[in-house]
Amino acid sequence: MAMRPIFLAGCLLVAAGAGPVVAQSGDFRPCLDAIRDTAISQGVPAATADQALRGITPDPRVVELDSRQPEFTLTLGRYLGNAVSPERVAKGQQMLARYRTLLDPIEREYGVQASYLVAFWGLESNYGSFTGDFSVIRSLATLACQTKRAAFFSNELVQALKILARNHMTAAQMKGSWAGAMGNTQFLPSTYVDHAVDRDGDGRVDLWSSLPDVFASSANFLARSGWKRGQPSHDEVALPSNFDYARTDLSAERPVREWHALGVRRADGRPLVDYGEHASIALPAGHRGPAFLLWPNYKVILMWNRSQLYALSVGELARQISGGAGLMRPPPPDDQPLARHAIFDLQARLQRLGHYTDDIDGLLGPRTRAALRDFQVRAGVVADGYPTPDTLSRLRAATP
Ligand SMILES: [Ca+2]
Repeated sequence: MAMRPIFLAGCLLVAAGAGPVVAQSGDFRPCLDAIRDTAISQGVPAATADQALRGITPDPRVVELDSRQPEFTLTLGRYLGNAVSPERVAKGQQMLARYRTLLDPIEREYGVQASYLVAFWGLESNYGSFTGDFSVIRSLATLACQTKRAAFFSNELVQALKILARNHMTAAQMKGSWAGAMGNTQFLPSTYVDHAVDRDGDGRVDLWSSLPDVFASSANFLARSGWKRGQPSHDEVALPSNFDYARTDLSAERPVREWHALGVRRADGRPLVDYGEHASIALPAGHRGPAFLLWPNYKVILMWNRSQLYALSVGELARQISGGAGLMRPPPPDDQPLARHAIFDLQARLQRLGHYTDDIDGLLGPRTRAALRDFQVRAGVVADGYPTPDTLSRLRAATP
């Protein structure tokens, strides 16, 4: 649940990173003092706050990591290849078997399938093997007092101090990612405070070393976020040859019977399962790649992490951990990651052709996709709004 690149609507959008450092180091102590006062006003004992914040200096590594812009978009193939590798699936199956007696009652109680609980665990911390070794307090203090996102991270630091107080931990014990995500689930402090639970009953919520607490906390977050009991987050589907690709938008939700009437089937040829829900269709690698029917639980995963590729990966990992085969239609092997400057170029060319009137910002968002779709219609190719190598070469030919 750390800060990550954002991926929109089956397409890839490089997150706008934090801007330059706005506070000078001389402001660091007054900034921390203000956060300390807020924490105390919210019930954190003064001794806990003082002990945690004493002698802290900004962490230059955190400032550096926060200011980094991803240089390239990620393709579906590359993302899934890493997130849902055969090793991660096999280890997930082992973990599901090993912790079955722990997971089953949590699944029954919260309505979240054990395979999904294991999949989140596998993606967040590689099944607990890496939970981060930054000082969470120092990282959050740096982000709160040395970057542009002061309000967000000041609150996270206040919440982290609450966790210290409630769980009788020292600041030195509180390790996590550079952005303050903690434990096996990589919860940010606010998520930890709001959703983590003490499942093993020892009086502490411990997402570092208590797997009962870890699994129940994930299940509690997902259940409270609206998880639909027993439903998957997506199904791979096959689209008919006459399919109108303008329908592949996250907001274009329809009842399953309508998708069925349009000729959509499961990728394995079986009829769609009707959960009585509305669903949308996504083509995260364009029309040459796999198509997915997205169920309501897909949106619940986006509340955990708003990356579309992450959400697909959780669903695929869960499905394959449960014994499902790999994708029927793998992502195209020649799919290329786009550099930021290539997206600037793409937007400029679409603008010259009159398809694009928005900012040229290097972000491959919904408006750029719509402009690309317009161009594809004019060029007489499949209008999936995806920058395939063919679409890009046609665009370059049209705008010499
Ligand atoms: Ca506990």
